[in-house]
Amino acid sequence: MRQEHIALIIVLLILIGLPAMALLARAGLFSPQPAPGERVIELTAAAPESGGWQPETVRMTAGEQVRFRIRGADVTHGFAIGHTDIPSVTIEPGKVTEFVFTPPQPGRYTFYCTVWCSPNHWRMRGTLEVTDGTQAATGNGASSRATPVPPLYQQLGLDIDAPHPAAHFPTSKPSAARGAALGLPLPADLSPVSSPDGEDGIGEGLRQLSPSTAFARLRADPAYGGLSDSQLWDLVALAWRESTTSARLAQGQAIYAANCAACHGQTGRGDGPGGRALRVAGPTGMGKGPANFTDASTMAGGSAAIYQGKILRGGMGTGMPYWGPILTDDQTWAVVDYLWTFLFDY
Ligand code: HEC
Ligand SMILES: [Cu+2]
Repeated sequence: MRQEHIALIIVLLILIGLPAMALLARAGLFSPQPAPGERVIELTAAAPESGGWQPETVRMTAGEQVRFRIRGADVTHGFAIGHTDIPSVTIEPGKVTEFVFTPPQPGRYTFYCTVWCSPNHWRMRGTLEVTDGTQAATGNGASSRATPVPPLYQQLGLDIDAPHPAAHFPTSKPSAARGAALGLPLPADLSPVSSPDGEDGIGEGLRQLSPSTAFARLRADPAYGGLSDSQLWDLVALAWRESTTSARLAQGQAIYAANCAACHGQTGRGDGPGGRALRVAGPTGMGKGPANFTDASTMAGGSAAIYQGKILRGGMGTGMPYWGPILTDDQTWAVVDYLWTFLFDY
């Protein structure tokens, strides 16, 4: 009799327990216990209007193992940490997403949402402070690593908010291939600098020049005297193309698609869905829409240094977010390289 009871209870437990566990697991509520010594950090991911990341600041110690438990409060979000190559994690609505995480080296990082969740999506950012266990986190995670060099626009003293109309600009898309087909050598100052310690031999000098200035420089040079305006523009496109690599363009394209296209549009025309509200002046908009990178009359008047500065620092009272805490120096240059593809045909 007794044994039968026990057997029945076991059978019942299995019959009821297993589906219940499966249901809980599907809902993301059941998962293995944290390993000993593992710390659990609970976060809620909500659109910025509903509070954004809660809490907004997370502290951890370098070397410790942390289990993140992120509850998706409303719509789908993504969790990523700027200046690290830790892959982004998708946070599904109504679920708890768990993952184990080893903090990056001590410093202050920005964690951010990677999914377009609301018109205020880009404001969905929080702070991750990693200490070495002895002192408070100071500085930026990335800048504490490398020698803190001010960005190029600051070194050059550029006003990145000033309008930069182009004195010269092409009327149709210049082509690097047509430029190459002319078979003329580029002048040294428009050729990529291949200094031994320069990153991938990328043309540092061209970063300070606008295409408009480069055009004027070629026009004034008797060596190119016989060329038409559109041929000169093809040479400018060639100089710009030679100052980057296919790998950097691909890297820039991926960054653009993930972070910029929502406002600036897939084709760079400034017509992305996220930019629509910005165009309207008033409480929701700021009166200024996202820049149109295909508008040669302004695009050709700016330099890579100006554009990188705008990306790092963001706009002043405009809807242009700042990306300094999220994208590394290398990533910002890669996306600037990619922006030129809206002006030039590579
Ligand atoms: C929330 C919408 C939004 C997002 C997302 C956004 N931008 Fe912008 N961006 C703007 C607006 C609005 C402007 C125009 C106002 C200004 O220049 O400050 C602008 C201006 C710029 C400019 C200045 C162009 C010029 O002619 O001087 C650059 C460069 C730029 N954005 C690059 C980027 C890049 C690269 C990304 C992605 C990493 C990005 N933007 C993401 C809204 C956005
Ligand atoms: Cu988001």
